[in-house]
Amino acid sequence: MVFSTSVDDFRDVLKRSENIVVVAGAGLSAASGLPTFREKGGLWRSLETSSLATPSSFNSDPSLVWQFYHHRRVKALEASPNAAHRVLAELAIPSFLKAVAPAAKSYHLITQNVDRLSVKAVMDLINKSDMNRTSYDSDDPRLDSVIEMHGRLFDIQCTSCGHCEEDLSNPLCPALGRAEELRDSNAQTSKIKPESIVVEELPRCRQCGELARPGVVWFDEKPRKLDEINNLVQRADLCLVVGTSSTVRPASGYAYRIQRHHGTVAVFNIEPTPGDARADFVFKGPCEVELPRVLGIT
Ligand code: BV8
Ligand code: ZN
Repeated sequence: MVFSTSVDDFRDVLKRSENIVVVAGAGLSAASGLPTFREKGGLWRSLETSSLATPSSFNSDPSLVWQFYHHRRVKALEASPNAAHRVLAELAIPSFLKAVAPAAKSYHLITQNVDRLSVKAVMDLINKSDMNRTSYDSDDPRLDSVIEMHGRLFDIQCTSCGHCEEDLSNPLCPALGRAEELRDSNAQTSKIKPESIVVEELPRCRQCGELARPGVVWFDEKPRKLDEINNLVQRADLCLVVGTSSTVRPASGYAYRIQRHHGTVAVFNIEPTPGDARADFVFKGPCEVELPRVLGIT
């Protein structure tokens, strides 16, 4: 299949779409300064990094894995949503969605990212539109449209009682703060193993005091909300695939499944991806430029 690059044709499809799904990956947050997994020396390529996101690594060296996630928490706290996050967040607001997709009955962003930037972008919009509200209910339906299927960097999950809560504090515990200072400035690329922190000084569960872990989904662990996602994928008639190399299952199979039941697939990526060959539309370029341009939302 030869894909189209026509914005007008895409907008015509968008106008007719009823159940819209976005599948996003690390490329969505690239413009916010967070490295993707495939960039040279990025999170994905260096052996010890990619193997860190596993239960066995945590069980054998919780100190190293916590320092890896502490470093990512610090970077994610420094980052802000970019134009791509903001456009996708606007679609979560019913009035905005109706403006570009008048027939839309549902919209969901299924993100592989754990950096919380998509949630923050929706919260920023809610706060802006509900200026007089001092807080938002975490079950605000507009936030429900964001599904963080690989968990959340800022959730702290107990290894014993299962308690899980969001904690944005930095550092999470004094020992991680000290470790960050101790590590050399180019920690991400240096091969020096950081000082080990005794397990008693690692983050603990607020409920039972046992060792806590980052609330993310590691390899061979079950992604979050799979039933909900499968229902959405079954019903979707439009899928936007944004900033993902589509290498990790099950996320990598959603677009193909939507196409199989005659949904439309549009890929937004800076480089060609294996899915392009089957895509109906491909918009090549940075998603923080292409999403506003193609959706006509600035
Ligand atoms: C599961 C959270 C079952 C943690 C992550 C053998 C063969 C095939 C599959 C498997 C296999 N063995 C095991 C599996 C399954 C495995 C898997 O798929 N492995 C792969 C590596 C082969 N999957 C799992 O284990 C999953 N679980 O299957 O469970 C199960 C079921 C029921 C019950 C029990 C068990 C769980 C996987 C989740 C792993 N956790 N993250 C953390 O972040 O630390 S994965 C992590 O890496 C991300 O979440 C993401 O999913 C993945 C990276 O992918 P991308 O996001 O796409 O990022 P990448 O860097 O690769 O690409 C960036 C793209 O952006 C590029 O295309 C680039 O061109 C583009 N880009 C860059 N800048 C821009 C841009 N595009 C647009 N604009 C820009 N500015
Ligand atoms: Zn506990």
